[in-house]
Amino acid sequence: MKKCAVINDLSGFGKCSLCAGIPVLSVLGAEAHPLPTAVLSAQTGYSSYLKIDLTEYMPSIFEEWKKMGVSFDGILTGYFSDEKQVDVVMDFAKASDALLLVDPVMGDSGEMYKGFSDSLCSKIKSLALMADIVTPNVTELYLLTGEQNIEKAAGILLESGIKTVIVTGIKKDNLIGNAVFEKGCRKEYFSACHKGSFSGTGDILSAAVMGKILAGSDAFSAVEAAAEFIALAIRDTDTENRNDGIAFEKFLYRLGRNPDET
Ligand code: PXL
Repeated sequence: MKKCAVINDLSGFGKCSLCAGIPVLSVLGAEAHPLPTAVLSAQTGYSSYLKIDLTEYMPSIFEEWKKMGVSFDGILTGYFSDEKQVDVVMDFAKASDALLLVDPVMGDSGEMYKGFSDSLCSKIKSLALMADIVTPNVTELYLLTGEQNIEKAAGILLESGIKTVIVTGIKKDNLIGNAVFEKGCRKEYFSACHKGSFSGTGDILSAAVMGKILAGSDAFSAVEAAAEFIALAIRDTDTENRNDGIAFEKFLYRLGRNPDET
Protein backbone atom coordinates (compact mmCIF):
# COMPACT_ATOMS: atom_id res chain seq x y z
CA MET A 1 0.00 0.00 0.00
CA LYS A 2 1.06 3.58 -0.61
CA LYS A 3 2.23 5.38 2.54
CA CYS A 4 1.26 8.98 3.21
CA ALA A 5 2.57 11.11 6.08
CA VAL A 6 -0.24 13.41 7.20
CA ILE A 7 0.95 16.45 9.11
CA ASN A 8 -2.02 18.31 10.52
CA ASP A 9 -3.80 19.02 13.81
CA LEU A 10 -6.24 16.78 15.66
CA SER A 11 -9.37 18.77 16.51
CA GLY A 12 -12.07 17.16 18.67
CA PHE A 13 -14.86 19.11 16.94
CA GLY A 14 -15.04 20.58 13.46
CA LYS A 15 -14.60 17.43 11.30
CA CYS A 16 -11.42 18.85 9.85
CA SER A 17 -7.65 18.24 9.72
CA LEU A 18 -6.65 14.67 10.74
CA CYS A 19 -10.28 13.73 11.50
CA ALA A 20 -10.99 14.32 7.81
CA GLY A 21 -7.65 13.36 6.27
CA ILE A 22 -7.22 9.90 7.81
CA PRO A 23 -10.59 8.37 6.79
CA VAL A 24 -10.45 9.91 3.32
CA LEU A 25 -6.95 8.55 2.61
CA SER A 26 -7.90 5.18 4.10
CA VAL A 27 -10.99 4.71 1.94
CA LEU A 28 -8.88 5.52 -1.12
CA GLY A 29 -6.52 2.69 -0.23
CA ALA A 30 -3.58 4.67 1.14
CA GLU A 31 -1.96 4.13 4.53
CA ALA A 32 -2.27 7.37 6.53
CA HIS A 33 0.56 8.01 9.01
CA PRO A 34 -0.47 10.99 11.11
CA LEU A 35 1.82 13.44 12.83
CA PRO A 36 -0.29 15.90 14.83
CA THR A 37 0.99 19.49 14.94
CA ALA A 38 -1.42 20.28 17.78
CA VAL A 39 -4.34 18.75 19.65
CA LEU A 40 -7.37 21.01 20.00
CA SER A 41 -10.65 20.56 21.85
CA ALA A 42 -12.27 22.04 18.74
CA GLN A 43 -11.11 23.88 15.61
CA THR A 44 -10.41 27.58 16.05
CA GLY A 45 -13.63 28.83 14.44
CA TYR A 46 -15.55 28.03 17.66
CA SER A 47 -15.71 30.84 20.22
CA SER A 48 -13.72 28.82 22.79
CA TYR A 49 -11.16 26.04 22.38
CA LEU A 50 -8.10 24.57 24.07
CA LYS A 51 -4.98 24.10 21.96
CA ILE A 52 -2.07 21.87 22.97
CA ASP A 53 0.87 22.69 20.72
CA LEU A 54 3.12 19.72 19.84
CA THR A 55 6.03 21.63 18.26
CA GLU A 56 8.59 20.30 20.73
CA TYR A 57 7.72 16.65 19.93
CA MET A 58 7.74 16.87 16.15
CA PRO A 59 11.53 16.58 15.55
CA SER A 60 11.67 13.46 17.75
CA ILE A 61 8.76 11.85 15.92
CA PHE A 62 10.48 12.46 12.57
CA GLU A 63 13.70 11.06 14.09
CA GLU A 64 11.86 7.90 15.22
CA TRP A 65 10.35 7.49 11.74
CA LYS A 66 13.85 7.83 10.28
CA LYS A 67 15.16 5.16 12.68
CA MET A 68 12.38 2.84 11.46
CA GLY A 69 13.72 3.27 7.92
CA VAL A 70 10.28 4.02 6.49
CA SER A 71 9.86 5.93 3.27
CA PHE A 72 6.72 7.72 2.14
CA ASP A 73 4.99 7.96 -1.23
CA GLY A 74 3.15 11.11 -0.20
CA ILE A 75 3.47 13.91 2.31
CA LEU A 76 0.30 15.90 3.00
CA THR A 77 0.50 19.01 5.17
CA GLY A 78 -2.24 21.19 6.67
CA TYR A 79 -2.52 23.29 9.83
CA PHE A 80 0.60 24.56 11.61
CA SER A 81 0.49 26.28 14.97
CA ASP A 82 4.10 27.48 15.09
CA GLU A 83 6.75 28.62 12.61
CA LYS A 84 9.27 26.09 13.96
CA GLN A 85 6.95 23.26 12.88
CA VAL A 86 7.19 24.42 9.29
CA ASP A 87 11.02 24.40 9.41
CA VAL A 88 11.03 20.83 10.70
CA VAL A 89 8.59 19.72 8.01
CA MET A 90 10.65 21.43 5.29
CA ASP A 91 13.70 19.41 6.40
CA PHE A 92 11.61 16.21 6.42
CA ALA A 93 10.26 16.95 2.91
CA LYS A 94 13.71 17.86 1.53
CA ALA A 95 15.05 14.47 2.65
CA SER A 96 12.23 12.61 0.87
CA ASP A 97 11.24 12.12 -2.75
CA ALA A 98 7.57 11.71 -1.83
CA LEU A 99 4.87 13.66 -3.63
CA LEU A 100 4.45 16.81 -1.52
CA LEU A 101 0.95 18.30 -1.29
CA VAL A 102 0.80 21.47 0.80
CA ASP A 103 -2.61 22.76 1.82
CA PRO A 104 -1.52 26.26 2.88
CA VAL A 105 -4.02 26.58 5.75
CA MET A 106 -3.94 30.28 6.73
CA GLY A 107 -7.41 31.76 6.42
CA ASP A 108 -10.77 31.94 4.69
CA SER A 109 -13.45 34.44 3.67
CA GLY A 110 -10.86 37.22 3.38
CA GLU A 111 -9.41 36.77 6.87
CA MET A 112 -6.55 34.89 8.53
CA TYR A 113 -7.61 32.18 11.00
CA LYS A 114 -7.22 32.93 14.72
CA GLY A 115 -3.62 32.56 15.88
CA PHE A 116 -2.04 33.25 12.45
CA SER A 117 0.53 36.01 11.90
CA ASP A 118 2.28 37.43 8.83
CA SER A 119 5.47 35.61 9.81
CA LEU A 120 3.72 32.21 10.18
CA CYS A 121 2.07 32.78 6.78
CA SER A 122 5.41 33.65 5.21
CA LYS A 123 6.92 30.39 6.55
CA ILE A 124 3.96 28.44 5.17
CA LYS A 125 4.56 30.17 1.84
CA SER A 126 8.19 28.88 1.83
CA LEU A 127 6.88 25.34 2.34
CA ALA A 128 4.21 25.81 -0.34
CA LEU A 129 6.89 26.84 -2.84
CA MET A 130 8.61 23.46 -2.33
CA ALA A 131 5.41 21.53 -3.09
CA ASP A 132 4.37 19.53 -6.14
CA ILE A 133 0.73 20.42 -5.50
CA VAL A 134 -0.90 23.23 -3.50
CA THR A 135 -4.58 23.60 -2.61
CA PRO A 136 -5.17 27.20 -1.45
CA ASN A 137 -8.64 28.66 -1.10
CA VAL A 138 -9.14 32.12 -2.62
CA THR A 139 -8.02 33.92 0.56
CA GLU A 140 -4.89 31.77 0.85
CA LEU A 141 -4.09 32.23 -2.84
CA TYR A 142 -4.01 35.99 -2.22
CA LEU A 143 -1.90 35.56 0.94
CA LEU A 144 0.58 33.44 -1.05
CA THR A 145 0.89 35.78 -4.03
CA GLY A 146 -0.47 39.25 -3.17
CA GLU A 147 -2.49 38.97 -6.40
CA GLN A 148 -6.31 39.24 -6.45
CA ASN A 149 -6.79 37.81 -9.94
CA ILE A 150 -7.06 34.03 -9.60
CA GLU A 151 -5.60 33.21 -13.01
CA LYS A 152 -2.62 35.54 -12.52
CA ALA A 153 -2.03 34.33 -8.96
CA ALA A 154 -2.05 30.68 -10.05
CA GLY A 155 0.36 31.64 -12.85
CA ILE A 156 2.79 33.12 -10.30
CA LEU A 157 2.78 29.84 -8.34
CA LEU A 158 3.26 27.72 -11.48
CA GLU A 159 6.17 29.97 -12.54
CA SER A 160 7.81 29.36 -9.16
CA GLY A 161 7.94 25.63 -9.96
CA ILE A 162 4.77 24.19 -8.40
CA LYS A 163 3.36 21.62 -10.83
CA THR A 164 -0.33 21.76 -9.90
CA VAL A 165 -2.26 24.63 -8.33
CA ILE A 166 -5.76 23.77 -7.13
CA VAL A 167 -7.76 26.82 -6.08
CA THR A 168 -10.76 25.96 -3.89
CA GLY A 169 -13.90 27.84 -2.87
CA ILE A 170 -14.23 30.02 -5.98
CA LYS A 171 -17.66 31.71 -6.00
CA LYS A 172 -19.38 32.54 -9.28
CA ASP A 173 -23.07 33.56 -9.29
CA ASN A 174 -24.86 30.80 -7.35
CA LEU A 175 -22.05 28.31 -7.91
CA ILE A 176 -18.99 27.31 -5.92
CA GLY A 177 -16.07 25.44 -7.37
CA ASN A 178 -12.43 24.65 -7.79
CA ALA A 179 -9.99 25.47 -10.56
CA VAL A 180 -7.01 23.29 -11.43
CA PHE A 181 -4.01 24.88 -13.11
CA GLU A 182 -1.03 23.11 -14.65
CA LYS A 183 1.34 24.63 -17.22
CA GLY A 184 -0.74 25.16 -20.38
CA CYS A 185 -3.91 23.62 -18.90
CA ARG A 186 -6.78 24.86 -16.75
CA LYS A 187 -10.06 23.22 -15.76
CA GLU A 188 -12.89 24.29 -13.47
CA TYR A 189 -15.35 22.16 -11.51
CA PHE A 190 -18.42 24.05 -10.26
CA SER A 191 -21.58 22.97 -8.48
CA ALA A 192 -24.65 24.73 -7.07
CA CYS A 193 -24.01 26.33 -3.69
CA HIS A 194 -26.91 27.22 -1.43
CA LYS A 195 -25.43 26.59 1.97
CA GLY A 196 -22.25 28.65 2.27
CA SER A 197 -18.87 27.36 3.43
CA PHE A 198 -18.16 24.68 6.04
CA SER A 199 -15.28 23.65 8.27
CA GLY A 200 -13.07 20.88 6.96
CA THR A 201 -13.93 20.96 3.25
CA GLY A 202 -10.37 22.09 2.38
CA ASP A 203 -8.90 19.22 4.43
CA ILE A 204 -11.25 16.72 2.79
CA LEU A 205 -10.34 18.00 -0.66
CA SER A 206 -6.57 17.91 -0.12
CA ALA A 207 -6.71 14.37 1.32
CA ALA A 208 -9.00 13.14 -1.46
CA VAL A 209 -6.69 14.61 -4.12
CA MET A 210 -3.64 13.00 -2.48
CA GLY A 211 -5.43 9.63 -2.12
CA LYS A 212 -6.67 9.65 -5.71
CA ILE A 213 -3.26 10.60 -7.12
CA LEU A 214 -1.50 7.92 -5.04
CA ALA A 215 -4.03 5.48 -6.51
CA GLY A 216 -3.04 6.52 -10.05
CA SER A 217 -5.39 9.40 -11.00
CA ASP A 218 -4.26 12.65 -12.59
CA ALA A 219 -4.86 15.89 -10.69
CA PHE A 220 -7.86 16.88 -12.83
CA SER A 221 -9.89 13.72 -12.29
CA ALA A 222 -8.79 13.69 -8.64
CA VAL A 223 -10.29 17.15 -8.08
CA GLU A 224 -13.45 16.23 -9.97
CA ALA A 225 -13.99 13.18 -7.73
CA ALA A 226 -13.14 15.13 -4.55
CA ALA A 227 -15.53 17.96 -5.47
CA GLU A 228 -18.37 15.53 -6.23
CA PHE A 229 -17.85 13.83 -2.86
CA ILE A 230 -17.89 17.14 -0.99
CA ALA A 231 -20.99 18.39 -2.87
CA LEU A 232 -22.82 15.15 -2.00
CA ALA A 233 -21.96 15.52 1.69
CA ILE A 234 -22.88 19.21 1.81
CA ARG A 235 -26.28 18.42 0.29
CA ASP A 236 -26.88 15.99 3.17
CA THR A 237 -25.61 18.38 5.88
CA ASP A 238 -28.32 19.97 8.02
CA THR A 239 -26.21 21.66 10.69
CA GLU A 240 -26.89 25.29 11.51
CA ASN A 241 -23.27 25.92 12.44
CA ARG A 242 -20.61 25.96 9.71
CA ASN A 243 -18.00 25.14 12.38
CA ASP A 244 -19.44 21.63 12.80
CA GLY A 245 -18.33 20.55 9.31
CA ILE A 246 -20.11 18.35 6.79
CA ALA A 247 -21.74 14.89 6.88
CA PHE A 248 -18.99 13.24 4.84
CA GLU A 249 -18.74 9.94 6.72
CA LYS A 250 -21.67 8.15 5.12
CA PHE A 251 -20.42 8.97 1.62
CA LEU A 252 -16.86 7.70 2.12
CA TYR A 253 -17.80 4.37 0.53
CA ARG A 254 -18.75 6.21 -2.67
CA LEU A 255 -15.43 8.06 -2.78
CA GLY A 256 -13.63 4.75 -2.41
CA ARG A 257 -15.63 3.03 -5.11
CA ASN A 258 -14.00 2.42 -8.46
CA PRO A 259 -15.64 4.93 -10.89
CA ASP A 260 -16.38 2.07 -13.33
CA GLU A 261 -18.53 0.29 -10.72
CA THR A 262 -22.26 1.04 -10.79
O1 PXL B 1 -9.80 23.39 8.25
C1 PXL B 1 -8.82 24.32 8.51
C2 PXL B 1 -8.43 24.30 9.97
C3 PXL B 1 -7.61 23.30 10.42
N1 PXL B 1 -7.26 23.21 11.73
C4 PXL B 1 -7.71 24.10 12.62
C5 PXL B 1 -8.53 25.14 12.22
C6 PXL B 1 -8.90 25.25 10.86
C7 PXL B 1 -9.77 26.33 10.42
O2 PXL B 1 -10.31 27.09 11.17
O3 PXL B 1 -8.97 26.01 13.12
C8 PXL B 1 -7.33 23.95 14.06
